[in-house]
Amino acid sequence: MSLSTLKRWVTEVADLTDPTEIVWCDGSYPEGQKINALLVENGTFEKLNQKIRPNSFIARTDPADVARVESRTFICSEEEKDAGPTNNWVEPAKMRAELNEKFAGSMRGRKMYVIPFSMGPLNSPLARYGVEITDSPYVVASMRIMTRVSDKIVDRIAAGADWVPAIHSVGQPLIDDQGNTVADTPWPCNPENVYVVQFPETREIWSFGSGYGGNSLLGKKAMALRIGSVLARDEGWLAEHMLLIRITTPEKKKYHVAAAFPSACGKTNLAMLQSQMPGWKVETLGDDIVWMAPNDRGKIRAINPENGLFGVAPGTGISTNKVAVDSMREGAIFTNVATTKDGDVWWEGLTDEAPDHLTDWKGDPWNKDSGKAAAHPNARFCLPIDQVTSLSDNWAEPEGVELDAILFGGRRATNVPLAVRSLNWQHGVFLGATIASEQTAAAEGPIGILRRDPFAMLPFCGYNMGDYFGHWLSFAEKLDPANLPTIFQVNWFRKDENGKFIWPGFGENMRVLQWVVGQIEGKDSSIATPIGMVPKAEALNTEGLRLSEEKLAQLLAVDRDTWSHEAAEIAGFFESFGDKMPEELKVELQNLESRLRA
Ligand code: GTP
Ligand code: SPV
Ligand code: MN
Repeated sequence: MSLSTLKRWVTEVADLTDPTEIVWCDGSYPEGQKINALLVENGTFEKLNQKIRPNSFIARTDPADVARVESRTFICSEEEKDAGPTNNWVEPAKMRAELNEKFAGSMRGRKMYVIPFSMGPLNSPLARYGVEITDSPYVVASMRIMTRVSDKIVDRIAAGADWVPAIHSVGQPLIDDQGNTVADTPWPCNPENVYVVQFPETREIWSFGSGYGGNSLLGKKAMALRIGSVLARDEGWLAEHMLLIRITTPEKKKYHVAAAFPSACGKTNLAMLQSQMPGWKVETLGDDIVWMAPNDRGKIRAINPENGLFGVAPGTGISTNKVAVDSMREGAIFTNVATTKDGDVWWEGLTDEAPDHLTDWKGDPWNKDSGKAAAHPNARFCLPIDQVTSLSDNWAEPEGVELDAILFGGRRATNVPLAVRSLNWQHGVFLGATIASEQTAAAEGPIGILRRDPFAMLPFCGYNMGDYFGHWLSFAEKLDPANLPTIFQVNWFRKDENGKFIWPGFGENMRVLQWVVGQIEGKDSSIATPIGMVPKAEALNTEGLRLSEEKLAQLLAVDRDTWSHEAAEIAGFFESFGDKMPEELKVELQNLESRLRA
């Protein structure tokens, strides 16, 4: 690739979309000031009270554009079998024709921004570059926080570096087909015509109609995960929906742990865990995406390719995640939260008591008796990662950090115990492949319905998930067998008969991490169950918790009947992958079934 390829592509997109002007972004400070001022002028941003929350803004979206749209997310591989049963697929030629029609003239009356960005530190061997074209200044402002936007990327592309082209339009031109000028709205979008399309073979991204989150900030889910997973398969690494932390023990030993939980299932919170345990510390390296590759010592080295956080606001408060609250004191973009009468933000869970007289996420007056949520359940805060008060000093190490453990988890009201250690890599991959979780507000659709979300990658795997399982299985062959990261499953969300979470969660999850470290260190703190090694009740540190023996037993219980049921369900899920399903995982399922019978 070369600079002329990049310039030709920009010209082609401009010819198709017909913007009034092309703006090349350089990532500079003045550019940020200018774009924020423009967003205020357009009414997309409202400036928050600068005394309380300096340099921060709130955006209220169109109420129809509030989350990722999985039903309109496509993997358009040449062959349907390469997208697999878990992805929407349309023949590439047909999709290109549809997209060409939608994008034709879609930027009329708007500026077209060209954003060169890096996922990963620019000098990291694991970094990959992208260029996003967008007609949304909100996307520019957000990409500047979430990724490393820099004109240096253009120099690297000129020098021959590969890059992923990503095209985004809100799909609301300001000049209609008759040539008449149309008034803009604070949150332009086209929710009836959303497309989030990945072409894995040509490594292209096309997104239309939505301005929100993963639909439009294309470095994140579209590039770092969907296209990233394809690059990773072809080049021998892994692109994962994971947080990344460093745990320090009282003996000053350091362990790096990555964890995959589905959307809105606790990654950001675990990444910012504030330990109450004397001598134990957790530091943040990443909260949503991890790229990992084998290093020359046969260990996995991991980086966080992002540069910012786009975290769920509701439920994030002083008592649950003080680190997050401290980290967003300034320089943050809030979307779909409520505002107070003195120009600050609020959402359910920020404080125990709601302040009087809020303006809700839709812009309507709100009080405690309004009978509805003040903030949208998928309201988000966006902030530069270097503002995170628990940031680890090695978070941007170009070579990455060596992984000691990998956790998989989800929201499971029943059946799945607080923690399980896998028996070996293959069994660990089985745990990852069989994760299920109750759906959340992070994507459109019903909330609370249980679905299989293997590796928390269901909406983000850019190829056939059967092949993806195989890639995970074979990944161990590139690693030192004596030094494989230990794989665990965790579940903070088990509920009692009254529908209450049994485990206190949040900062208290440190207790589970202590057990995890103990297991890595070879402590005798687990017992065998049919599903894997579960904490011995007496080995889990519950000192100071109000948790009865009975509740603890409930948290750790493995019920043979319900697990037999679950195994049958897993069998059905595995069958959906046909001959793409790796034999090794079918063997793991048989092993589980026979352990359940024993
Ligand atoms: P995405 O950004 O969508 O990928 O979400 P995430 O996985 O980073 O989830 P996040 O940490 O933002 O948490 C989502 C919701 O789960 C919030 O409302 C949290 O308050 C809640 N949550 C997080 N950790 C825990 C926990 O340990 N226990 C309980 N009960 N709730 C939790
Ligand atoms: C998720 O849904 O996993 C998110 C939010 O992190 S979004 O960026 O919208 O994908
Ligand atoms: Mn996420």
